[in-house]
Amino acid sequence: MEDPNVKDETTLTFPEGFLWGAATSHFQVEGHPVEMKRRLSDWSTWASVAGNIADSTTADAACDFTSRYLDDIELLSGLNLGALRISLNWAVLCPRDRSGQGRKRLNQDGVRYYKKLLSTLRERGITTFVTLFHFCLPQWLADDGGWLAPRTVQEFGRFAELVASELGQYIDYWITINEPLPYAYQGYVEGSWPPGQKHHYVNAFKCVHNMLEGHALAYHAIHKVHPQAQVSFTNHWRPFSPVNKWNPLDNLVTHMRNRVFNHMFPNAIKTGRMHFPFPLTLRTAIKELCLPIEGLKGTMDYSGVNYYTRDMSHHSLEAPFDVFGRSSRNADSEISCMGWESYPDGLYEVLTQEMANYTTREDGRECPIIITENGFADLFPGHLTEDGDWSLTDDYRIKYLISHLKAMHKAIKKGANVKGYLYWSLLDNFEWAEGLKARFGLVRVAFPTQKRTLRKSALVYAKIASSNALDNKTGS
Ligand code: IFM
Repeated sequence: MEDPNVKDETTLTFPEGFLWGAATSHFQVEGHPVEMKRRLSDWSTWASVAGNIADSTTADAACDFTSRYLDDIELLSGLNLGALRISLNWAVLCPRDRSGQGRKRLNQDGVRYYKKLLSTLRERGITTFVTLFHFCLPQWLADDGGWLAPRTVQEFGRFAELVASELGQYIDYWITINEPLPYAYQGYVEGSWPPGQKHHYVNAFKCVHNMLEGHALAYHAIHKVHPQAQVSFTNHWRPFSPVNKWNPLDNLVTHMRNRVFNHMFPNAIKTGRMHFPFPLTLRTAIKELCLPIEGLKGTMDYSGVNYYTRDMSHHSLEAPFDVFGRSSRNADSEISCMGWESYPDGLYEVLTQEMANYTTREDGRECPIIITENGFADLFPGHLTEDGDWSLTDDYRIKYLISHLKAMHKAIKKGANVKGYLYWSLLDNFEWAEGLKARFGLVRVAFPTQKRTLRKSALVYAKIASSNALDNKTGS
């Protein structure tokens, strides 16, 4: 995939005004004392159950972001980064409403915290990205069926409405729902996230359906208060390649995965309803999910792209009727501790080919793209106590970052309308079922002391952000 436009350039310059930033989510960094003490969310409950988290850590303290965010904003600014993605703690902002009258306001302690956080970012000239649902449900909604229950859809719409009126003035980019397909897969098929159901594809699809309804309600609720708001969701894009390109069954499962994992959500938003590939359409429970969803069509003001890796897919004789087959690793490439191959060409493919159907908005205008997550995880012990520099010289992360920025630059040259890039993540944090051992941070966090130290990658990224350019030869 050599691009003659890029090959000879020594400096790769990004478009003027390009947004450089970092991404986080509330549960992974906050260690919110009220939530954790009272186990207010499904994730704080789930992570406290023995056996649910690979390294037996919890998110009870995480990065202690609720008390250290001012210092962390300093770090962000010091790295020349002009954007931060956070998410809101729905469980804290919306405790169970016992009034019977319907919720009138968000929890005011929660509002004060987010107002201070977001207004500080604004005062520093930092663009704010705010996610409403980043994998965590209030426990009282999870108890009532979570995203399978229509009530969650209504409550999500109401939550968006209240956030729009109480915090909306500080929000530049809205993300209604983060990575709906991975969420549904982990919660209802793999069972490694709450609610922990296994092999329940129909529930996974119902969950996605209800999230589409919730997204539509939230989109309109936000626009009612802020007509010019930039609202979208984030799609986790993952190219799928057949293990054996000559095997028709490998190609079939690859096609099925791509249609469902990558395209189900954006395609539903484009057309106003869910579409399923054959033979899934033969099931009555699936057919019922294909009806038009009210208000859904065209509810995307920009495209939020989360990109990490690709999957090699193959049909399996152990499960011959499983239309999604199995995935395996590409033995020849670099693999992160998440088991993820570093595959920068995939980012180029996503930006220039896979997304081609979604680059024009309903009103005919071009849809801007923001890379809302991209990053690399190292593996370190959960309770890092040493202050040695062995985890600070993170050459793999640098290589990953540079190769993906080059792929993004090449896609921009090819015409992809990418306006910004947010590295995942600013800080080492709580990586869901993996716990604290998987380290995605530009900034190392020594959890027992909460000491922050910049990694080498942070300095490389800071230089790129300040010059808005990348040296094509040295990659800095
Ligand atoms: O940490 C997660 C994040 O919460 C959602 N996207 C993928 C990241 C890495 O797994």
